[in-house]
Amino acid sequence: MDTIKTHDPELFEAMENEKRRQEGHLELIASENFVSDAVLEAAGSILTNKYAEGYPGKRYYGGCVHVDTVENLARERLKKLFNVKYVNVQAHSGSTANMAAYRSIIKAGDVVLGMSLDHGGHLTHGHPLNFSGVDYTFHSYGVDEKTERIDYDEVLRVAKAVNPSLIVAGASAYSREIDFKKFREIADQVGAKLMADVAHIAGLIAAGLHNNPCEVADVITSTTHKTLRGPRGGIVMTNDAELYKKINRVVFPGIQGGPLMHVIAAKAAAFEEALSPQFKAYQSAVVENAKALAEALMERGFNVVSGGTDNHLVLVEVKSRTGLTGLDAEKLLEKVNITCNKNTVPNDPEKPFITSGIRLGTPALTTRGFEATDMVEVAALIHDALMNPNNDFALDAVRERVALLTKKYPLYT
Ligand code: DSN
Repeated sequence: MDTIKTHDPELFEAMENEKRRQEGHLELIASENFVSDAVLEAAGSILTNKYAEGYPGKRYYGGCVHVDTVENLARERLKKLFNVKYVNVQAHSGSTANMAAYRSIIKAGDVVLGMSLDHGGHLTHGHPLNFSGVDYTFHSYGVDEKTERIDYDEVLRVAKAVNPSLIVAGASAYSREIDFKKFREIADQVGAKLMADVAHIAGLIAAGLHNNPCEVADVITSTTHKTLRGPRGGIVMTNDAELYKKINRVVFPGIQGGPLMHVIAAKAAAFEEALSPQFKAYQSAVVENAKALAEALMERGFNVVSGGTDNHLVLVEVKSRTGLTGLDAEKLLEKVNITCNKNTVPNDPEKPFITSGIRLGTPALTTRGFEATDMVEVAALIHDALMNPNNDFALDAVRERVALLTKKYPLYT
């Protein structure tokens, strides 16, 4: 950073401020994490200079011998990690990965069944303003009103009614294990293909803590920066050789041009880390911490959606306990240096920009070293802030306790 510091103080200041924010705040956004020095080094490396349109051994530019090695390392490690035959590591993001999956498996206008966005689905699972909702005819399944879990009988009923060409299994705000085998059975019963979007739970799957959809799905997509703890980016996986050829053609030249070779190097570094026993221990701690957080919040009278969690994520309905909307809660928590995002809860009466809930996740704090006992304190801090929105004295006290925790587990210092 010395060069930026000397030559571009304005940019340096913004970047330093963000570093201080990451250091001094409790990061509870379920889709965020802190990467290792190796991932950071690769992502900030000279590989950003190289054009490498095409794939290893078949590029449209000269001088690709070393980036071929890099991409092959990423591919081989990823295959091992998910026990899958074919992978594309060039997708720039999760959205691009999903676009590649759709375009390689269905046609524009085809019927797709995905999880309702209000119940935990993702923008690329059919939001009307997203390419997915524009290009395909999406229908949705949700969670059961009582259990707040996916009701697989209901998924089958909807699938029979809408007759989809593709079923999408995966979510960005669902705290229970997804039964990919059941989704396969449903897809088979209605003659649909199955896509698994594992962006949120990829790290858990890699660590063997969640069933692996690569055993059953036709195509599997993910981001690499959430529980997987790599750089921002996407991946597409399959066991079908013919489909793999299509996926590669759709990613390049279909959607993207030159791959981000520095990001692919960072993916390779992250996959290497994810193959280690330490990564398994880390993922176990992520889940243990999420369970401790959910329990401690419920003990303080919060309504945790589905009554707990199986993964890294806790969805909390805050309105009935505090009178605050999700939006108010997000803003109030930010004031005391706790970062999370407002989120709709199943059958939320509030609009998506307001919401009745917040989504919390433990991957980032667990990377810092937080343990289950610390998560009990985090729950107490959330409670104390949300129950005292107008009490500056109480909010100051919360801020001080946040500082004690962030100092206990330094990030960059
Ligand atoms: N924005 C991501 C999340 O927070 O879940 C999904 O793309």
